[in-house]
Amino acid sequence: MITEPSAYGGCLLGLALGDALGAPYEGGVPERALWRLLGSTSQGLPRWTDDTSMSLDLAESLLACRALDPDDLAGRFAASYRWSRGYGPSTARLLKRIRQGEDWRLAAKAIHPQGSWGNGAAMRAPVVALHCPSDPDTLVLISREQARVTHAHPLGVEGAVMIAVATQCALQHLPPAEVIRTVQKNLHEPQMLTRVETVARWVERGVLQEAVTVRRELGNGIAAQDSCATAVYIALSHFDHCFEDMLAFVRAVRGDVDTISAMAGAIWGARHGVKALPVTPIEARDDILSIAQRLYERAQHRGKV
Ligand code: R7I
Ligand code: MG
Ligand code: MG
Repeated sequence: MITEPSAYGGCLLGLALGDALGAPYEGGVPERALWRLLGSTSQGLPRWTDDTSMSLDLAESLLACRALDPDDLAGRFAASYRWSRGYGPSTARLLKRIRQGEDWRLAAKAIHPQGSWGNGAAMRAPVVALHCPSDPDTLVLISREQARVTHAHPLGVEGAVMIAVATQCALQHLPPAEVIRTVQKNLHEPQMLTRVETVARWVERGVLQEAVTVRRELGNGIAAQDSCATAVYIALSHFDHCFEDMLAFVRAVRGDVDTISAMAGAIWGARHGVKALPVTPIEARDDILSIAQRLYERAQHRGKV
């Protein structure tokens, strides 16, 4: 299977569109009120949040280092940190400590001894699939390594593996049932596997579930175990629908709408390519497409696409 350059733009822009268009609906009343103040650029374009910011950091780090360098990645995350991007509370504390010169390994342990189980490492994991679109073993290794910088908890790490594997399968145009089987083979944590088994059953049945059922059975929270399987299900069950319908479904599921939309958007965009995405202008749309193009050229140079 030859991966087209359009799939790269589709994946990274799908992530950013999901994030920017989902952000106004994230969380409860206070979060939405705050985002009404922060959610536009000075040109009036929808702004994206930590999901896209960390994804672009990971992409730039992989391009600059030609491999995963956790120290370089931690430095980029810390340098890009802005409170106005809506980072998760533990990640915000961690990045401020790294910026003050603390080693990321020690700072992360001081905040949560086992590391965070938030979905922050999963939301940027589609970039790992763009780095290694055809090599499943390296994909899993790099997904884990990049996750450990901010989300060392086994659930935070497995969320990243889940989203990276699903994205790689989407780049390869695998059908939904095969995507979910491949995801299952790469997971070990019972909490993740239970939810992915539900997704597998629903995908096999082929009937789109109600949003309220998805929320109840798969979750809609900021923990990796409450959002990654949700995003994978929503992407796979919308392969035959348009992008906008998929985002409307995420809004109906509620909760961590920016991140579930970003992860589902990246998987959907990897499968359908950039031309299938809405032309809605968002913050730095052209820069995002140019980073996707550079990732494609690098993978092509390494003979990976
Ligand atoms: O995972 P993270 O970077 O981002 C999560 C969400 C995304 O939706 C973003 O868009 C943003 O909106 O936030 O955030 P973290 O701060 O790493 O984790 C989120 C929360 O999970 C933490 O603030 C904790 O409340 C909780 N949490 C834990 N609680 C106890 N013990 C994560 N790990 C632990 C833990 O080990
Ligand atoms: Mg966010
Ligand atoms: Mg979020």
